[in-house]
Amino acid sequence: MDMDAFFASVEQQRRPELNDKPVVIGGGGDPTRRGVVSTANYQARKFGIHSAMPLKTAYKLCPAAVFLPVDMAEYSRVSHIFKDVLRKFSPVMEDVGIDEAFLDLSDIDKASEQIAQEIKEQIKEATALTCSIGIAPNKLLAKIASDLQKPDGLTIISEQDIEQRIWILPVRKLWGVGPKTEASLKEMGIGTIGELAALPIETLLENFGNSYGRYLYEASRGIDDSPLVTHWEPKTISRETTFQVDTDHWQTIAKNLADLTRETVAELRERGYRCKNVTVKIRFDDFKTHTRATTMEETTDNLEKIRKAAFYCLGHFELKKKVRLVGVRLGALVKE
Ligand code: TTP
Ligand code: MG
Repeated sequence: MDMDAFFASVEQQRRPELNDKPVVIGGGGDPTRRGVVSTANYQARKFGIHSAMPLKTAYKLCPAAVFLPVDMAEYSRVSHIFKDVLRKFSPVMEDVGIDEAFLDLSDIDKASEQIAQEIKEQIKEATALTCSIGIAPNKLLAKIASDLQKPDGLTIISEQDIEQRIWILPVRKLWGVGPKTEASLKEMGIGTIGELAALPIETLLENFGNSYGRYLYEASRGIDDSPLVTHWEPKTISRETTFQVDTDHWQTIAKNLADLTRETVAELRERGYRCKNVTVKIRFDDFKTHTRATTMEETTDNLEKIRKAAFYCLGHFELKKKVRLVGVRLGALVKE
């Protein structure tokens, strides 16, 4: 299950005056400032606007769009509401992200399509929002199916449909195939999942290594036996900030690092973890990105100690160029 144009739909739902307008959510909502598009509603997508695009580009494509800031607290509140609805249908749920989840219906004694209809109705009742659902024998296919008839979709894919409905799709639709793999495959003359499935396994292993090569071989055939992950442990907790204007002002960089450290430590504590590693990331104005890391003597959630470690890392950068972005990451986490 994946919500439709999630952040934008939440905003439109609470501001009916936005109906029928192109809406873009991102950064502080000011398209003249730095920041990227988190999402755009379907009207705005017609202008070519999409997630991760700079807000300034989005503005050029559609100056008439309504630009709004990200209100994570509100989206997260709505997210909890529809996940509570989902949990009522099956105890086995994998929480994938703020607007997405897998439900295991294999032990539920009712037709999956019927369940999906009821889920859609109840989510609509609880949030006034629409979602798209994919039903399939495994997560890989369910995810693809959920995307096939967006928005407000309900798509069922069975093993028999793989040839007709999956093989015609571009390789990017496969989970785990990003722009790099897409480009390598394109060089090999492969554009669709079907063309990928026609490659001998040896070719895939040779080009993509044993593990990823085998994954591609199986995924292109719709094979996936990965179980639902019903709870996960974070590996790291991180935050980063892009400056409005590139800066070489040490105090500005330091203040931002201190703020980011405070926020990550707050999350660390809230989630009940301690950390041992601290990494600071700096991206310079030429987009070169460097990190410096340190390991503390013992695991801790003490802000003072973690801030000290972060500033120790900061001290090991050569700050000769202007800085575009600073970030901090807490690693080697252990649960309290
Ligand atoms: P998606 O489900 O990828 O997108 P969506 O719900 O906006 O649209 P669709 O109807 O195609 O599912 O992501 C869910 C939310 O996550 C999205 O509303 C905003 C946020 N997001 C980002 O902040 N940055 C990103 O790059 C992406 C892809 C999503
Ligand atoms: Mg979505």
